[in-house]
Amino acid sequence: MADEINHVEAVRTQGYTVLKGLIDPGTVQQLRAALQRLETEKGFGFATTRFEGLNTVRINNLLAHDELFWQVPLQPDVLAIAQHLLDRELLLSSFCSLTLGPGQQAQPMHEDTQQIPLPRPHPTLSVNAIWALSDFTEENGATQIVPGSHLLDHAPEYGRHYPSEPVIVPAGSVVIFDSALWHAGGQNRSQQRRWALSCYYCAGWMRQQENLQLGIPRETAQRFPRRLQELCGYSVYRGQWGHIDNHDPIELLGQERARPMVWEASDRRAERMAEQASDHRPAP
Ligand SMILES: O=C(O)CCC(=O)C(=O)O
Repeated sequence: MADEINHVEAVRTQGYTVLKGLIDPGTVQQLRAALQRLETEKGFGFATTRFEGLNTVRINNLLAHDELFWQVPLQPDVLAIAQHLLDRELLLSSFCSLTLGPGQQAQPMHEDTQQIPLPRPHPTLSVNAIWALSDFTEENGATQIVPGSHLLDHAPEYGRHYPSEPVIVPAGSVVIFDSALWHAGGQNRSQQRRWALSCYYCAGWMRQQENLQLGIPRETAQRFPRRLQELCGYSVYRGQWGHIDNHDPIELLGQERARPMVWEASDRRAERMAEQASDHRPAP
């Protein structure tokens, strides 16, 4: 818990933190093998825009592709920090791979909330967890960041060069940052691929970047652990946002809803208060 608070504090003050060597080497290898298998079996290839990377393979909607990925958004240390920065009703916003091939150019500096029409700096809206599935080195395109930039009153200008520093970490580390931090994928000048996952969480009241309720087949979501179902949007924020006809969408997956809707909860609260008031009324 103390460790968790230190990481949360680091994200709040410098915009990012590193959980070094969090993921065991066996899991790292399995995740890489699953990505490689998807490329071979489903034919995923390089992205077609410069922002995504013309020498980069990005596989979106990873939860739909292999059960092995289900553990990633649920990783307890990372999820606890993200929950601390957002709240327990956070959502998974998007989940993709970031496999930078040799020759990949540096990505334009950006921040992930810059399309949201809110003045900066703003409270944390989303939190990115980049899982390093290979050592991140300056040469192979480690994520570049501008520490403290999440507190600036403006986003970077698209295409402009800014001084930044690479996050150099060993494979199995997870880099967590407030998505308002200025960052970019680095240039891959090595002969090897730089393997990574981007597991991106957002506030529960915000629209998700990927439409996971439509993108993940219902039969697949039905097999998820309940917490993963909630993270994917089978949940209701504060008992209000995301309901379907006053029902929690998790019921569509055959689950019981955990909490009453806000309207029921406020009636129950009023009834309880009336009961307490009548208990304290002096007998006539
Ligand atoms: O590849 C990276 O290290 C970062 C990628 C990224 O920030 C993005 O695609 O939004």
